[in-house]
Amino acid sequence: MQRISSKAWGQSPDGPATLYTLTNSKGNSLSLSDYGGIITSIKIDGVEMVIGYDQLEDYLAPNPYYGALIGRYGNRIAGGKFSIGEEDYTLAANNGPNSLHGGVKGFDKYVWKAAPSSGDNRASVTLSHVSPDGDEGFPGRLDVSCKYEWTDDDELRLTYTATTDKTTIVNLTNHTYFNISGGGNVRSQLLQLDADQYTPVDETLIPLGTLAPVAGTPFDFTKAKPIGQDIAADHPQIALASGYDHNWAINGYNGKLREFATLRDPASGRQLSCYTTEPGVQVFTANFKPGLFSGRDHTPLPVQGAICLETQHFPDSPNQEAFTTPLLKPGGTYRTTTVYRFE
Ligand code: G6D
Repeated sequence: MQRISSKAWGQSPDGPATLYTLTNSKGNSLSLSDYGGIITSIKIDGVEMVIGYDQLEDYLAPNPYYGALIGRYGNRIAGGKFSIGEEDYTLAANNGPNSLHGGVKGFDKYVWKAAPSSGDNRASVTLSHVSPDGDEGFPGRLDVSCKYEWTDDDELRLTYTATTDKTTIVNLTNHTYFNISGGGNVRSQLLQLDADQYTPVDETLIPLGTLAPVAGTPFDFTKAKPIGQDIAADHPQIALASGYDHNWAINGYNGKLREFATLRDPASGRQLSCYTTEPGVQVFTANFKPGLFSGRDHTPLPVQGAICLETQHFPDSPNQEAFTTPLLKPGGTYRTTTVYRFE
């Protein structure tokens, strides 16, 4: 039987926030807030698996989307501009010339409506939110939800849904920074990605529009290798991002749930297995300059002290002919699932 506890978590600019903790039969826990859908903590055998804070106030100061639910459109849209049919739309440029992760006030800055539920071998909190027509420049009212399930098998299952009243674009993801060692940098952790291709980018991290083979490049994780092995390789794409901050095209995408990544910490033997219904994953190795990355109690974190595995449609897909855009029409339902399982 799972336990769900909740506590008042303070006042956000969008109203009072609540923190929920779901504890499974092994005593392992997931904590998330209705503020921004932020995953603040995942504890396995008492060891913290994610970067985050314990206090709401810390999340109100600028931070790189720790644990947050990202929308309406995860990743970058070039120049903050896109068109649907004859209609042109302009978004705020909040990342150099581009729009990133939903704009200035994205889904990570709202208090969502929360519905907790507890079952035999799992517990869940379903967050829902209504984003009005024109919110951050996106067309159509969006009724959006994300169900966070935490199972007795230490599986976090995120199921996103959205409907609209006007044709629009949606690309929802979660921005958790994992460190399955519980500390230090992630360079010795072994990553395997079921992806033969990735999408190279320009200097503002907008895809060039091509799918490039990973074979023979630092981007080849088809066989498990230490994240740090080629992270400083002399390769123009590595130089652009000071490490990995790229989208990999998951092999065999067909919209069904499939395993796309495993991350293993050789020291503890801990493993994170990742599954998604999405075609891509942004692998971001937290390449922050020293001093710009900190965690609980503002403890400074090392460069590459975490890894994000942000499942998604490809960056800038609305402007890229070669990439499929997740277009949502009235009457249709956007539905994607991503699973992170600790073993
Ligand atoms: C995303 O791809 C981006 C990064 O460039 C950014 O720094 C981060 O979000 C905050 O992963």
